[in-house]
Amino acid sequence: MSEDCIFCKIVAGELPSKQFHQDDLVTAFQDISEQAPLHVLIVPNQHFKDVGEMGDAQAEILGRIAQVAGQLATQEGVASNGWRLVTNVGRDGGQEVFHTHFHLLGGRPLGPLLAR
Ligand code: DGP
Repeated sequence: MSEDCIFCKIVAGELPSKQFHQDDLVTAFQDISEQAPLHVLIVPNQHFKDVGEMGDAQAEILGRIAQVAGQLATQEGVASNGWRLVTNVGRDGGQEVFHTHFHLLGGRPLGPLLAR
């Protein structure tokens, strides 16, 4: 756990969130600033500042994130229409919270990724 990291505190239950999933490796919770009808953040329980900091030793965590994204998309009813899983890295990537997180977005047409 990293001091002053809001996502570490959410994982630990020290800050409130609408939680969709938690297991030994990852936690999924509602994004506070929804960009789509379904907007869930999927994060490793352990602190990494971004996905670029994660390597072979974290392959299981990254695999779990992809698996949980698919399960939640089905559970939340967006699997048939489609969804997006995206992670931002660093300043140019638009990252604001420096604890690796993947945005699971769905429930509306998301448009071309590079159009925003
Ligand atoms: P990014 O730009 O990829 O770093 O996205 C960070 C996201 O985190 C942004 O969509 C808003 C969300 N967020 C920031 N603070 C909180 C919080 O305290 N709780 C929750 N649930 N989401 C947060």
